[in-house]
Amino acid sequence: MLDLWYTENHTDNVKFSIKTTEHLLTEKTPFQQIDFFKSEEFGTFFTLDGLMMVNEKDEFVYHDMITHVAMATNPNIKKVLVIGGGDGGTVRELTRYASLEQIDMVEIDERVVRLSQEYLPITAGKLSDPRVTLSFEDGLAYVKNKEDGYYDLILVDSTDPIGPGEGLFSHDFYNNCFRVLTDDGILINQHESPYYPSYAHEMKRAHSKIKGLFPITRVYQFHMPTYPSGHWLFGFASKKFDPLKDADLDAWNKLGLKTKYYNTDIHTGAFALPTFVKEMLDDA
Ligand code: AAT
Repeated sequence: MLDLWYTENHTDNVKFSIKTTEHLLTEKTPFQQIDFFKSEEFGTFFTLDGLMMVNEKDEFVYHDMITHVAMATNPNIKKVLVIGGGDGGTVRELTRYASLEQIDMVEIDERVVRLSQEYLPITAGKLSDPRVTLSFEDGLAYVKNKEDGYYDLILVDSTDPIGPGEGLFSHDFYNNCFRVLTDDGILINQHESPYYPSYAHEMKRAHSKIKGLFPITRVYQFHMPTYPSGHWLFGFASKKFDPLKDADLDAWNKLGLKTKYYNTDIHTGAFALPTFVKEMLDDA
């Protein structure tokens, strides 16, 4: 039988390949190119414009880390906005908190949602939770038009800053996020990777913009085997809460949520950054 390999350029000099068993679908939307594949090693996965977004094997790492760090820092969060995240994994983790009242998700490309519902039901299965409202529009325009002080938490679950995700790394966007957050508000953003220079450049740019807007800004790391270099970051920015000093980790443990990556040791440890990353952020 013919071997079919999915290959992605992680840099001009490095390629990453996964042996696939089926190319389930290829579709061009007004926003991007979507491909769904099946594989032995990573299960079903999809790519946007030739970059891995979600696969069944490591999505738990990303979705645990984008959600639980903020939720453990402020247990009184009631209203959340997710920007991007069409696969539904971030919403799935949020719906596990009975305390949440409203989860709004704004995804630019409805096809990502519909195809994830069809091919990745474990990831997308909680988009039907009654607390969830889906809007299909550009997250940049959504926050621009939203009233002041509305959300307790914004999770930016976006693609990289090339293509439709570009605006979600802009100063204007972060500024509007600050404005639509309550005085207790927290912003978590997809913060790229410190390892390969092209990604590190975007990481520094994002950090310097956010640092100029929020009084508290931190960066935390996690291990994503299928993203370039495997070393990935989220940004934590807030008006009031420090994720290390203010998180009530015992209270989070008492909730009894079963997670596969996040735990309260990881909560603290994820903020301990390697020296080269600290130096890049200091200098951003
Ligand atoms: N849960 C991990 C999956 C993603 S996909 C990111 C989503 O952001 C995509 O569905 C894309 O359509 C959506 N998106 C991109 N731009 C916008 C925008 N301007 N407004 C709203 N949604 C948008 C994240 C993967 C991270 C990959 C890191 N290499």
